[in-house]
Amino acid sequence: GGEVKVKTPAPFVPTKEDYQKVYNEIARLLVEKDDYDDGSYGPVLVRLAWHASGTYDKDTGTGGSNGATMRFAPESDHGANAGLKFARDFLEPVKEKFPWITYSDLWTLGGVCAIQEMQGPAIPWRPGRQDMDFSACTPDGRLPDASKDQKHIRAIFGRMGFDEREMVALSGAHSLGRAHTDRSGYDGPWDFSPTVFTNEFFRLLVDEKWSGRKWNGPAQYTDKTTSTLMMLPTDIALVKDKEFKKHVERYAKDSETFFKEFSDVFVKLLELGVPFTSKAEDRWTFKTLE
Ligand code: HIF
Repeated sequence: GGEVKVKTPAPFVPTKEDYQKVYNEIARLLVEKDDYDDGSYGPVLVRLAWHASGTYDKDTGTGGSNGATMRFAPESDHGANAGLKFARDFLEPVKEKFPWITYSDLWTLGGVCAIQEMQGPAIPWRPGRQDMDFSACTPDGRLPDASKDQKHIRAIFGRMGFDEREMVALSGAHSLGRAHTDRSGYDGPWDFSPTVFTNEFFRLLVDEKWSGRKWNGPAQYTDKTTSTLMMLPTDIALVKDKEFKKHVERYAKDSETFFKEFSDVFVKLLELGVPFTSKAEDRWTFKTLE
């Protein structure tokens, strides 16, 4: 038999240490590029990871963090994704430095890194997402509309497979960042430390008096004490609804419980729709920069 065996080079299989290097590079850039918004790209990275994942539909198995289809129109142009180009562009030099990582793994790891570096809980993570082309873009309307009420929150997050407790736990991420008039039309931060992950969102919801802001923009709420903070109609829905409010009060009182339950649900969010070959026990927890 004149069989010729051709030796192909072994494929590069990145290890936990390789992904830690990616994490470290994102964390380093978060420190270096502090001339943005409230001094950090962290919040917008969290929003990118969430909007990449939150398109999931459990009935059809479509959407979710697999694919990174927000790179393409029409998904990049969906109104809910306005402003996320800042986050995608921030991560581009990381992709150039570590070309072996998929965009879909990179965007979710970006969210993990941002939460941890902003003093949030550890978010265990595993790779395995594959990028897809524009034909996998999800239809518009899968992400939540901030002008709506609790029924909408239940419908949107129920479609992703979350229960009520998980919906409220997730909502605590609005302790981060701010709304921008040129993106969503809304305006302002939710709390006084928009670049630090805390349970302050829940404490303010419970302790502060919120009233409708008088302005030309979309209906939003403002705090009585300083008139500098804001809540979206969907945020206020969490204390208007009796079932949601139970959890808001629990998290307002107990930061440790919030951190634990938030971590579990954020892990679940970032894994929606991903056909992993690894097991849940194989998730990694990355070390923070400091
Ligand atoms: Fe947000 N969210 N979100 N969000 N969000 C905005 C900003 C951030 C909703 C609407 C908005 C979640 C749920 C919901 C973050 C993270 C999460 C903005 C402002 C709007 C309008 C965008 C802008 O103008 O720049 C609605 C209706 C949600 C369902 C109720 C998640 C739970 C809280 C899932 C979540 O993790 C983050 C972070 C920001 C800040 C982005 C920034 O650039 O600072």
